[in-house]
Order: sequence, then structure tokens, then C-alpha cells
Amino acid sequence: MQGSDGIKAQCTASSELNVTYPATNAWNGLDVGNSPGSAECWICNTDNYPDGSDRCWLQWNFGTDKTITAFRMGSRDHTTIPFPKDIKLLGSATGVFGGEETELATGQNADVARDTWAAWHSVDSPQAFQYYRIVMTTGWNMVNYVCVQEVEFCE
Ligand SMILES: [Ca+2]
Repeated sequence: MQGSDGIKAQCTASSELNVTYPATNAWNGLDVGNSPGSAECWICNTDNYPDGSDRCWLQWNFGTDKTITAFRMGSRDHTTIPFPKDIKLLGSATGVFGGEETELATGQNADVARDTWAAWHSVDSPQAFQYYRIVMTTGWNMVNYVCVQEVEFCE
């Protein structure tokens, strides 16, 4: 399950560097291998990079309950790739993520090459949620921002 022009608004983020790199770029179906270029990704604000806390995230409101069984993240098509390393998947019925959420998976992406999918992360005990959040707690090659070209989910 990937984004497309019709549903990309389902994706939001903790921050966006600027209008060139919105959260919707991580959910528009322009993925690894068919990216139109280095601008085709989401980038967080320089004061919102993964710092070990839960402050940097991408979030989805699927509109109806989805039972996600796995997900993966693709890297930016660029020479410099600050890519999420330690990540976790949260699910919520309300989208508040204020303590009601369920932690569904934790994992680590490899330091992949540009324009490359990292390995799938599976959810051991999938449950139905309308809202999902991928929290990025650390990053590869990172100074003060992180990039994600695309995210794909399996139901
Ligand atoms: Ca994309």
C-alpha cells in the first residue's frame, strides 16, 4: 500500500523543512527507482531532527481502520542521505498519540545507498488502527535533518 495523488494528504509530519519537502512527498507513490529527483522526499525542520526522543515523526490518517503487517522506508535520491536509523511504528484509534497509542514495532534501517528501499519491518501482533505514526529516534549521516523518499505499508 503506497500513496498516490488521491490519498497523499493522509500523510503529515512533525515538521516540514519548507514547501519543497512536504510530508506528502513521503506518500505520493513516487518511490525508489522512479523518483523525479532529489526534491522528491520529505525533510524535517533543522530543529526537529531525530535526537533520541519521539519528537520527529511521519503520521498517517487512513480514514478507516487498517491492519498494518509490515512497512519499509526508501532513501532520498541524493548524494547526501540523512536517513532514519532507529524507528518505531505506533498505532492509535484517535490520532492523539498522547499515551493512548500502541507500540506495534521497533526496528533499525540500514545505512542504505541513495534511492534504495531499506528492509521491511514486520509487525508481530498486527491490530486495526485508523492512525499510524513512524517515530524516528536516530538517523544515519545526520547533522540536523532527516529525509524519507517514500514509505510503503502492507496490510
Ligand atoms: Ca515520494
